[in-house]
Amino acid sequence: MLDKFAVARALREIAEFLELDGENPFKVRAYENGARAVEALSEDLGALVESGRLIEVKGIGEALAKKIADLHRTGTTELLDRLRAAHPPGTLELVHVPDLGPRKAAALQAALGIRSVDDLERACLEGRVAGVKGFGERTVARILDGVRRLRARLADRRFLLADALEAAEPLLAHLRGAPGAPRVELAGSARRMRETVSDLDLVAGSDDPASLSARLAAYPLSAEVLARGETKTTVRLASGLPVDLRVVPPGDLPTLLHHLTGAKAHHVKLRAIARERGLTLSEWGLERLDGGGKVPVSSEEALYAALGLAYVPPELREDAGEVEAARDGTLPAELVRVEDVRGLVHCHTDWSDGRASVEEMARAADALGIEYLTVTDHSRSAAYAGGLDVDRLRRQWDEIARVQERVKVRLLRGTESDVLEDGALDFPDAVLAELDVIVASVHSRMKMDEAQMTRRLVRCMSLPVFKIWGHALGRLLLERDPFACRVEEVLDALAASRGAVEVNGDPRRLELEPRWLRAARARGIPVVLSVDAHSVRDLGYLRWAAATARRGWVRRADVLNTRPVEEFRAAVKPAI
Ligand code: DGT
Ligand code: CA
Ligand code: CA
Ligand code: ZN
Repeated sequence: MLDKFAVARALREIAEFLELDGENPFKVRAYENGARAVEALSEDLGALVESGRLIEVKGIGEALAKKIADLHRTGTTELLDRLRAAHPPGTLELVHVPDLGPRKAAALQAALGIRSVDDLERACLEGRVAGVKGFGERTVARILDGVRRLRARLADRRFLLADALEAAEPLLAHLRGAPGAPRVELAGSARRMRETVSDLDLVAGSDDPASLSARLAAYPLSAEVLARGETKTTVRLASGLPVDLRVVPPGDLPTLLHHLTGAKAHHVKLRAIARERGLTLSEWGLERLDGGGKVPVSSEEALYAALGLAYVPPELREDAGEVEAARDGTLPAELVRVEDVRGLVHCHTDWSDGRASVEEMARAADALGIEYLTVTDHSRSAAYAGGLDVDRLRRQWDEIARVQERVKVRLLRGTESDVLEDGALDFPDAVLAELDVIVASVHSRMKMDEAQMTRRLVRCMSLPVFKIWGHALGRLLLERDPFACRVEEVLDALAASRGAVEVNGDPRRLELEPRWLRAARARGIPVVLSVDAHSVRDLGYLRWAAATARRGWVRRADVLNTRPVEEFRAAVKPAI
């Protein structure tokens, strides 16, 4: 019997085989989505299978439900058996080597029985590959280079914060379930809510490190144990994400948690402050320099206090002025929290490229207890996303009015208007004036040079209507760099006109990024936390928007959608 994690792993294996065999990408995606859906189940998989309710889960259709049931009950399913039989062992690992390709991998599997990247490297170095028909010295050198690149890529690989934290939460629960209920905490860049992370750094306080590390190795999603020592274990999860676990006696946990949270540059500053006070700070804790021994530290708060500093929340520990502010008592009070937000801003529906209807989005907002929601579908120029012209926009208002009668959440009429090439918005002024909210975003011609792009945005942000600058520089983390633009000039224009900046909570976007948020706040520009939701599920992106805003030192009072609906409406109303 497979648990949900093992079932998800099997579904991913199927997806990889199908992709390798050149199958229809939609089919491949269906298995990948199915794997995610199974992993995310909150209800017991066995119960869902037995009661035949798997197909009620979003992302799981009838065919997939049958395979999941097979996998759960028997450990395999006919399709997976067939795919495994059709490919020699090790195929999936070998095809990840750059330039090796399925054909060469198959030839080496047949000739030398190679089943893993380690096998492949050994065979190359021992000269066995060069003897196989079709493999010369140059090919062998290329393969070895490919193995090196694969390893480097694995080592340098970064992961989206949202993916990392979604992996961390069930893993933490698993480890905290160990006998004696040890305290286990997340540290590292994921605790600081950096937009991407290289690994999960976990710390635990326990007098039995061996059993905790065994528990990590036995976690169903641990695909590989990379290192195992007395107090430190490293595994790689099935998703490729590495996890470091350090175990110390419970009394040492606060200082180790603090040490492993970083960032390194923050610690360098703290160590200097410690020395001024006759102390030394390291991963082993706080000690007196005069040989007086360890200073007991019961919490991170106590550690900062011992250094004469105000407590610095993890999101701020980047050596961006926070240590000086903690000493001078000028850290921002009341950083915004996700609970402070009363309205979901920047939501798409099936009128453009969203997946849910206005009513479905509204009902989801009601379920979350949210006070208001802005419907901001794309404008006409975003034709690829089904953008609305004036006519359809007006018809959408009728639907919004009809839905409003059936829901509690207050629905506001908005647009995510394209910023056109010349910096204009995508609707006539008279139509803009009838809206509650305008998000203004660049979706096209992102390769303009810096001067042109700056001019375009300065023009748009200077328009005499209130606008929220949407996903500012169009970056897609790990995929697309921000476009070229002199951000400070655009912020100057926004400060001189009426407008706000958005913190976009889509885990691939997360902009404005913290340094630009601070630049915006220094100019007094208000902030909006937005979800950029294209489905009901995406309403949860608020969490990532709040984290990013905190990293940018944004306080509750700076955020327009922490205000009650009428105040928010008055603040963002396009026309005066
Ligand atoms: P990442 O993993 O690249 O997303 O970023 P971090 O910050 O999680 O870096 P990582 O995993 O290498 O190390 C975790 C924490 O451990 C880091 O935030 C601070 C601490 N640390 C690591 N190496 C050093 C070091 O050489 N000196 C000091 N003081 N601290 C270190
Ligand atoms: Ca890390
Ligand atoms: Ca690490
Ligand atoms: Zn957009």
